[in-house]
Amino acid sequence: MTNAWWKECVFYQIYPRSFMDSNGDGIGDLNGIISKLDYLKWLGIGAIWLNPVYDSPNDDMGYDIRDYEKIMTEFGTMMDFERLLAAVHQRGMRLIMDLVVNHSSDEHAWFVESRKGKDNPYRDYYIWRPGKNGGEPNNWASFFTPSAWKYDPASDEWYLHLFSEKQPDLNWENPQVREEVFGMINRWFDRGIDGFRMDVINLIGKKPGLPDGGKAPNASGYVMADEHFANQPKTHVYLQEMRKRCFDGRDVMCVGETPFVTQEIAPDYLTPEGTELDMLFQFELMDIDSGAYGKWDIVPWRPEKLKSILSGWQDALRDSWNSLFWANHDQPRPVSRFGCDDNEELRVRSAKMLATLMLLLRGTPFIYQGEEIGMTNTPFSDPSELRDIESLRFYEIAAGRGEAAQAWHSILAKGRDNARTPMQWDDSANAGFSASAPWIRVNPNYPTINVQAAQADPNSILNYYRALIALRNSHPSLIYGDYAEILNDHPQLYAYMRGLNDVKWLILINLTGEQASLELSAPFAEGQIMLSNLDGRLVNEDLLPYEARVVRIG
Ligand code: TEU
Ligand code: CA
Repeated sequence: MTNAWWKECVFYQIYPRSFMDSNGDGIGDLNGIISKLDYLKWLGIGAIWLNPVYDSPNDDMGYDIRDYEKIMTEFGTMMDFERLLAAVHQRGMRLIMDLVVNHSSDEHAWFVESRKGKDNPYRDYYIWRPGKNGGEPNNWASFFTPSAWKYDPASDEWYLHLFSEKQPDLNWENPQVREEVFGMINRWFDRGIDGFRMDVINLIGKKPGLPDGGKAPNASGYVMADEHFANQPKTHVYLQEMRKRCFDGRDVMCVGETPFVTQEIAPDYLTPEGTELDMLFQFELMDIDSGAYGKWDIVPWRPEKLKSILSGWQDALRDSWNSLFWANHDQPRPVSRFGCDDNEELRVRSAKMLATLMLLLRGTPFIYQGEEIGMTNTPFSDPSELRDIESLRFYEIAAGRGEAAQAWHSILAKGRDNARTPMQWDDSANAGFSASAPWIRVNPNYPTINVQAAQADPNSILNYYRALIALRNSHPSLIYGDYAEILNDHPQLYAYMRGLNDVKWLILINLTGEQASLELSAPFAEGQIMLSNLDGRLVNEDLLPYEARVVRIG
């Protein structure tokens, strides 16, 4: 196992649109990010992941890219970007960007050309097919629309879009597409960035012939055909080519976002020689509360399931490396989902518990903006307050079936806009995010939940994160140490050991809102509590609701 900077530092994910607005137009921007870098440095952050900042019509908030080498006008200019990158490096931090190359925007010059006709040189940059029996070329469903195909009357053909119809899938089989993408990646590396988070990168290879999916159809009659578009053999070939052409000889990293990747196949992407990806974002934990019909079909998560998912991944990636996260811009707020957000004392305690659990596992932690102050889900009052295409489309389709009330309930719990409201900096108007009305509403709890208040309170979630990050940053045993779960059958407690040479740690987590019994034997019982979310506790006594203890043994 080799050491690497990206294994040692804690990452912080910035959703630029909602982080900090420097010019009062209600939209976060690059200069806003620059103004908050000292805050991130103070927190102990080692690297930043920026959600897409490229030119985009924002059908899917920047995940529909019109120009890969132009900065979105609302966010600033390439010069602002270069100043941001220099300012990050100056503070000894690193910066990685989002790479969205499964699809582009339909407004990208390649697609504008491609749809001009069958003879256009860019035609094969995308996936065009004739219809079948007067309908779509196959039965695939899209993530955002019923069918994954859009008919284009000009050429009487259909194009594939796994996401919205404004996000046509690129045709990776075409060597010219790969050349274009590799050139673009190399130019970004030449500008000095330190790596990429690769959007749905395991979907780039589609099964030849694009056969019908075999799963049960969704309510609209289409089929989530991941067996034909996720984790295809060709994808590994493309990733190896990308690695050779763009990564070799550079001190850069990549983390792939990989839906449908299981513990069994994850190691195929994470070879010890680093021939494909360095880390991946797995979805198994994010799906823990999804029922048979997907994310909107919400089922309660169970502690034993959470333990087995986390331990399973720790064990499956023993020879490679995990990414660790509770949340991102696609997920609800962790304290609302996995902790307690309806009682102030327990909000604080449970947010600290979740932080302890995740940041001390083996892998690289990714903190999503606002998580460090325990931001909660937002009480949106009606769909007009939503901005996210996924929630809006889901609501529209469900309402058409007469299921609006149920859909709204799911959106409040799981909608992506929960994570996209403005960062809460202080108790002034618009949470100190902007001088004018933000592009999406502010969570009304900002007068109490904000960075300024949290910095001033020694017992805040924020100061706890800072202490926890400092603890991890200063102990190689918490970074590179082994992982082993103990008390596996305990119904409430998640307990694991970390250890390197003679230094051993025991992490004790009460996942529940009820007291949990504990009886440790030697040598555990002789340990010393190094960090806890409650004062004056003993190593070997029952844990109070949501209590977390970090114990050092030897
Ligand atoms: O997400 C990929 C993805 O699988 C999500 O669409 C996920 O299914 C959904 O958000 C869960 O509800 C990535 C980006 O993170 C997301 O923001 C983009 O919308 C998507 O790709 C398309 O680029
Ligand atoms: Ca702005």
